[in-house]
Amino acid sequence: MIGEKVQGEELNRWLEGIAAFNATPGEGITRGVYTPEFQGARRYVKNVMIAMGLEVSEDCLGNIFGVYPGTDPDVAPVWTGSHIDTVPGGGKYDGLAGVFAGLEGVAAMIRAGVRPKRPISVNVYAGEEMSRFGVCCIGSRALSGRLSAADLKDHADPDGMRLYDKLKELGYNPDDFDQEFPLKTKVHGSLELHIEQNDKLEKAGVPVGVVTGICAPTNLRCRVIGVQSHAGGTSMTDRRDAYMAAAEMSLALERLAQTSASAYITATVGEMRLTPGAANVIPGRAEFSVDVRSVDGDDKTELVELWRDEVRAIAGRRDVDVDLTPLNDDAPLTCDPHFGDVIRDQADALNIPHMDLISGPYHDSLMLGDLMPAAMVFIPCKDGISHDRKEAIDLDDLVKGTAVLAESLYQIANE
Ligand code: HGY
Ligand code: MN
Ligand code: MN
Repeated sequence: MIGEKVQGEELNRWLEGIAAFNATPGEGITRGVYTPEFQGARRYVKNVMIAMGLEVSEDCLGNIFGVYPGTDPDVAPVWTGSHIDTVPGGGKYDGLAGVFAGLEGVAAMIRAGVRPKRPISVNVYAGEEMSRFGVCCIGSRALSGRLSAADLKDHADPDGMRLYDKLKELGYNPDDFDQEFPLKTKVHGSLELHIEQNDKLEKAGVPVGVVTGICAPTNLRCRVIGVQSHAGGTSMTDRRDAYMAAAEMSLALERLAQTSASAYITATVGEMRLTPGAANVIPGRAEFSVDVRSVDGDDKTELVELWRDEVRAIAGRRDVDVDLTPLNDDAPLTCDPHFGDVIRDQADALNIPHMDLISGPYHDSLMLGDLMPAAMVFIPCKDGISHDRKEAIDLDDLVKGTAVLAESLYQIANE
């Protein structure tokens, strides 16, 4: 069995090796897309792929493809992999577990001396996290056709640097965008392993999750313009306080999500930027991020519409101006049922317990689902913690998840 050839020590070595590419040692992992740490981590993964004898290529946005050729070069490949960029002060396993599980799954096939009919491509998708350019899933979004060449010039970082210019500065070729995207070739399907980023598997004591649906994000940027004035000299009745208006809008967002009838919906304000940001000045400007997720697209649309109405009412009451900029409004994904059955069957064959669940977080698979059948394998993370330095896994769970992934990939690559 291929699964028995999976080596935990190799997985751990790779995970520890790539963790060195980090802008905040001792403060969690910070590896933003297109930063020096990201560039170093890309080189690390490509060296692992080359050492394994995979055929390595990349596209103009920096998506990396490490291909294990099949016995039939003329049939569509099977894809696996994930991302290597992180949130600021994040963990070692979000995305990385999936990249190295894919590579270790192929390594196990090589050790077992087996080669499936279809090529298997282990991919690293560029920029899965919400980047400083205000767009997430850059690489997989481009592959799926949800990102255009014009978007590269519309999206800029807080310093005003356009994504296009950053790509050029780093030696990528964004002018080749329309030749390469959306993906022009057929792919038989995608399987991605990822940490659960919640605690359902851990609470159930189950090492493998079969993902049936992936929530999708709607992201907006909200800018509130009030009047900057003196904290002591301005009476409480004369204020047009941009922050307090933003705070009331944020609480309205939270209340709408808490009281929604949706099966699963979340709303988060993760960034808040005040101007001028001084203790004795009433902020004249507040800019904040809005992140709404649901596994039901209609529930998400309804919540955002209700919230827009409340934002307008709050702005009117507080006599401030408000500007809402949509960044992305992605549709949730129902994972491929057949691939889900393959994963369950392979877990059973390996005597590994498994359970079905949905994914609150989005993943590159959400984008790839536009192009091909896509499914995911989850493994537990300690206390459900992710996007934090305390993110941790049990290596034995990763070995089990990788074994299930490897056997499932092999099964699907022989279809
Ligand atoms: O935010 C997310 O859902 C993912 O972890 N990037
Ligand atoms: Mn992730
Ligand atoms: Mn993440």
